[in-house]
Amino acid sequence: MKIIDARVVVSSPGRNYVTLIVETEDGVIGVGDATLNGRELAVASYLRDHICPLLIGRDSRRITDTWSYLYKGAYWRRGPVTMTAIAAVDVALWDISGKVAGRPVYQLLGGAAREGVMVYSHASGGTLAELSEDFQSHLDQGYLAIRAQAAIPGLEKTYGIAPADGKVYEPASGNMPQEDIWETSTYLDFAPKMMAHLREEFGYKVHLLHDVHHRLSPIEAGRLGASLEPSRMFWMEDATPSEDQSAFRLIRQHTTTPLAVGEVFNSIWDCQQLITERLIDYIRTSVSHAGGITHLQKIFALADLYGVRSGSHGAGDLSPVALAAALHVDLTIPNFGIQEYMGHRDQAAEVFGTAYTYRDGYMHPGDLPGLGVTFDENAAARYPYDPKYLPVNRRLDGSIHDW
Ligand code: GCO
Ligand code: MG
Repeated sequence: MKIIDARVVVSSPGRNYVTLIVETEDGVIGVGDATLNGRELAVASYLRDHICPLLIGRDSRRITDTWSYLYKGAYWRRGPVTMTAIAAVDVALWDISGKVAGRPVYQLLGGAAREGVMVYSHASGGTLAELSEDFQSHLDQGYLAIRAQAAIPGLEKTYGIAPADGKVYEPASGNMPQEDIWETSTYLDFAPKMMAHLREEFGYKVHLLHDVHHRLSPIEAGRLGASLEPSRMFWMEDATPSEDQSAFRLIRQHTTTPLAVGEVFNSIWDCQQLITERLIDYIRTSVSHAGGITHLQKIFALADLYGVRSGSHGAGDLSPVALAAALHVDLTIPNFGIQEYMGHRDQAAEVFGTAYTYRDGYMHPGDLPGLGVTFDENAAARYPYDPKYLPVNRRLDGSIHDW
């Protein structure tokens, strides 16, 4: 099962995706997601210039060896660019192995440990009334868990709010990031009111989640967590900048609101302390940004030892390939918690064919051999790369605020 070709396609069907295609001598094709939002071309180059040539002639079945070759064998390790590139290779090889075996990837990972994967969707609004309307529409679609975000009164823009067409939110096109103003005190007053409003209107049966997008200091996060306690959140996500693992000790001292973090993590080393000291409840590492299926399994296995559950990132900038791979992993691990499901813009369906399904709050990866995802290179060619950047945040005094 020699690899004879590995190529990278950068396309923008609704948003930018970097897709790795690996082909074997027997004509089996595997796909991997290498998308790093706002830094897409760096991963494309890492793959094209440094990794694809190394794959030619390797045995596609030797997944762990290839992973180690690319990670341990390289002097410069870790980091989002490297780990996203390795992830794409790893996922493509799992896809190939599944196709060769004639079985869905989840069967190679130990088989289903549950019937379906509980997902959470995104509800948002420019006002609390709009948020309620959107929340109701997600309840109507059967979601059992919903992330809620609303525009912060007094701020011109709030990240994470769907545009008026009701589609998933995306950064604006252009060669420069948009600049937003961030003001913490208004947010800290508003967020608990937003959640209380939803509980009053919709009760406590639905799981309620909220994303802070790394905007607070540890003590502010402690205060927010405490003030959200009456709303009995499923989780408070990314309360503080995630690289400071010990910050979570301080947050923990002040609140019993469950904590989730990790969508920007790239390896087990990024979350080792958070997990082993039980400073979080959900680890949000993803297949595509944390080294692929092979490495994500290790992270989740470590988390399982410490009672930490999974809650993988699944925003629209993770391609359908990444979502499919996540669902295969989610179905198999003992400590699965929840999976984010934001969905993709309509054009993505012209390029990516998927086998996964959604019903009554749960998803399933489907039973096609491999990941169950096809990639149409001709369709992708109709959607050329469209530079986009996530916004930069400044405080009222003009200084840069954290993401
Ligand atoms: C989420 C995320 C997204 C990210 C985006 C960055 O929880 O879904 O926070 O909104 O900001 O995926 O690339
Ligand atoms: Mg998030």
